Amino acid sequence: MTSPRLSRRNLLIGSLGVAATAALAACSGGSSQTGPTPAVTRPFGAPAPIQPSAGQQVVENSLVARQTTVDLAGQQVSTWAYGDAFPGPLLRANAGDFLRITLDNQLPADTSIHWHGIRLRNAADGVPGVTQDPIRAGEKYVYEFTAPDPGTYFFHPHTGVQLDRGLYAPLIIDDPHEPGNYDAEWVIVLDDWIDGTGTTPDDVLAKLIADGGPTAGGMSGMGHGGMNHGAMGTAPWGDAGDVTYPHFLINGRPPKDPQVLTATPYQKVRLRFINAASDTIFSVALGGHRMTITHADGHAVNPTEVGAFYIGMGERYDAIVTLGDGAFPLVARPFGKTSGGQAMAVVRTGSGSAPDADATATELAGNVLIGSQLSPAESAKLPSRAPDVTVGLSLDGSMQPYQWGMNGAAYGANKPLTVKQGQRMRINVQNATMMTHPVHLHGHTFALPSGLRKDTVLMAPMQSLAIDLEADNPGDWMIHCHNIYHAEAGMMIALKYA
Ligand SMILES: [Cu+2]
Repeated sequence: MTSPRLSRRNLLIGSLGVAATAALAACSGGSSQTGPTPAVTRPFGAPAPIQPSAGQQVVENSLVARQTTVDLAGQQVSTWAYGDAFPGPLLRANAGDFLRITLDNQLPADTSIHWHGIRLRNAADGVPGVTQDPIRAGEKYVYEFTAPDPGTYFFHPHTGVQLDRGLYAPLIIDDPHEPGNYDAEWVIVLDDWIDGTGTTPDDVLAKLIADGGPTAGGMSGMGHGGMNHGAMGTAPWGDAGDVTYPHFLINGRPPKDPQVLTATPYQKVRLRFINAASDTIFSVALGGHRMTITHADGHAVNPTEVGAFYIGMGERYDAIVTLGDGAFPLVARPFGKTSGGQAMAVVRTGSGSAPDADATATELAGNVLIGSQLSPAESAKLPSRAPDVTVGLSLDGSMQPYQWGMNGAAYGANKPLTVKQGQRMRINVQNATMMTHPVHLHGHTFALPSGLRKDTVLMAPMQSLAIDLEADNPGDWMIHCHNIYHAEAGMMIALKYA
């Protein structure tokens, strides 16, 4: 089968070298759960316990990762989750608190937890082979770290494609000094779902690699580009995903069995949106309402009123909305995907029939905000400073063959970026592919040219973007695409302090 779209996807601009192919070949022969995640580079041993500083509040919690079965509107799916449901339990602390979280791994596989977006100490970052040993089946592991910045975060494994199972949960760091000028708060976690529906994420990845692209059953193929959806003229993402999902979820619920968020009319609600999907960018709207976005990836922005906005994998946005009177659909529409429907929850403040599973929000047909166009609040700006070091970072690869990389090679074959502590580093990111990639940096935040602070940014096909970071958190860190299939197929690179 050929089509213009496939040949366009085939376009290999930043070419992957022989090393990348070898790395992929080596991986695909390995265990289905490990994929191209690098082999352990050195043994780390048990984490060295650390102590909270004097007066520091300690927040302790424990999680059990295990197999469970969850009901999706009548369909029983077997999956892995933190406890018996997904999203897993909300973790919450104040900025500056000391978190001590114990993970009990009752999965039949290695795992880990990455605390996405938190500027934490390197040893707690949760990347097997880079900051810790894999947590073996049956083992417990204690994560101890200070969470310095308020914001909306989440956590998930940094092991294989486990994120695309039910292993994710929100993490909220509160600012004790914030006035909290709202009546209620809802955490809204978006996801794309395939696990336990006759396949698993490991099988999906193996098939993507084996088939060299999305032409076989289960994968989205030609003709699924993003142009079928609202806001046609402004849809910027080109081909945005590789996997055909049967379900899209809000807080673990499909639209046929939606979560109902209840409040009273005219209440002000803070919405904390988290995109925990592995392969899906959503456009989000609350039918009949406009929202005021206040934070991007936890950082304050100049409040911006929108009808709808995009949220990429790994991104978080906070918004304030004043609720109308009635029943309204909260819709998250998968960008560029023509099957599997949408994600939806219901907001109810009064009488009125519940929205249907395919209810639309007219706001999605209007202007849909691209988060990187928000402007930073003055308080959230990285102080202006010329870079001490500038490096390039190309996003490379293609669907056919299914090979992704950074700076010309797959992770493990590419050369780490290096920085010295105290330096201001500029990374000129160039997306040399025909797909959109959410680029995520561990252990730091970065500033866009506008000053907007983020830890995850959507890069449209062929887009270039300079991101600046302050090298103030020594260790070995990851920069990677937050499409988990791309990451596992090599679209990662290390950032090391020299
Ligand atoms: Cu990607």
